[in-house]
Amino acid sequence: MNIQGLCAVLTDDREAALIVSEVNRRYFTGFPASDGYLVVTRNDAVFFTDSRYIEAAGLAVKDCRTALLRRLGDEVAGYLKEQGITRVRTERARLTVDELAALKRALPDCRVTACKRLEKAINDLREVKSDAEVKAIVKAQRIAEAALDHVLGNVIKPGVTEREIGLALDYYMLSHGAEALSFETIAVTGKKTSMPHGVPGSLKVKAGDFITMDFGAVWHGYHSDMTRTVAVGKVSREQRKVYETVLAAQTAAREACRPGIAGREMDAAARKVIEDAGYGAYFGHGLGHGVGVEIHELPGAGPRSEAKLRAGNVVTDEPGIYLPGKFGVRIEDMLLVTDGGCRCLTKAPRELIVL
Ligand SMILES: [Mn+2]
Repeated sequence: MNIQGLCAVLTDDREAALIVSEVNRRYFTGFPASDGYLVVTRNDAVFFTDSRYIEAAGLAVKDCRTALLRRLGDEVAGYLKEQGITRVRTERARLTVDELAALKRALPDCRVTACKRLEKAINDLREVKSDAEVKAIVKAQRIAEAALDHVLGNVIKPGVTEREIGLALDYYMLSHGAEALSFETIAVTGKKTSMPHGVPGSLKVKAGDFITMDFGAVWHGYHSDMTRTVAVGKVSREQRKVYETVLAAQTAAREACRPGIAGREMDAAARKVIEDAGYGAYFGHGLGHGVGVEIHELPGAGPRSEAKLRAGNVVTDEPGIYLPGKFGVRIEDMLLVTDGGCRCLTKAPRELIVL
């Protein structure tokens, strides 16, 4: 179905789209392979892959034919010639200069161009999720939430290190259905919670500390992303105020999130709450980003995200306040933009948990 969306870029029967990058091949074929080429013409689509993958691809790939690849210059060039193709449009953003040169060398009978229109068409398709894609993201998210429940109930207590918390999240996700981690898990405590992307180390949790965990699972190629900040023992008045401000900012962005508003307007809704509370200088990053076959994809939801949101977009809503040398708070959910507004894909509670 998505492969057909690429045909709109092809102006006549002598043109082909060539998908080379691992992530876009996976998106269009549903099949993970470190190597291969998807060739789409107006009448046909073939996924060329080598002997390591050909049997599995033949069983798994539904939307196009599969063919054995030995050398790009043989099978793919031969196919293009047979189809009367003279022009090949390929990706731009994920192709190195070397790779483009190699494509041109291997396909000397075609005019090969790194095509802006193709790149945009791919992004347009990827940004709007089908029901099946949303289901995969939700499944990944449920695995991550179960991991959070596990560490809240069994792992986080005074004396445990950041690294132990991070590893417990990772082990739980990977042993409960995740095919991979969405990214390297962030688990930081104490003063390190003021570092938005701090690396888990040997620092130990103590009473009165915040613990920020930012993590996600991959399921059937689709990522999830969530952040929760919890406390142990007790919290100060300032900690509570910062937490409540971040929570209110996150809610404001969620309420603003609907089709037709620009990502930057969603960011602005959250940012205003944080600025009004006097913490504007301590929210340095953008509010959110798209999530799908990549952990960070379009559409963006930061101060410079001009693109308007559309129904089917999945974007994160993750404001934070980071007070250097003291502590930080971030809360992150994933929102699905719907016809009338948005639906939060994250089920975990957002209210401050003090363990
Ligand atoms: Mn995120």
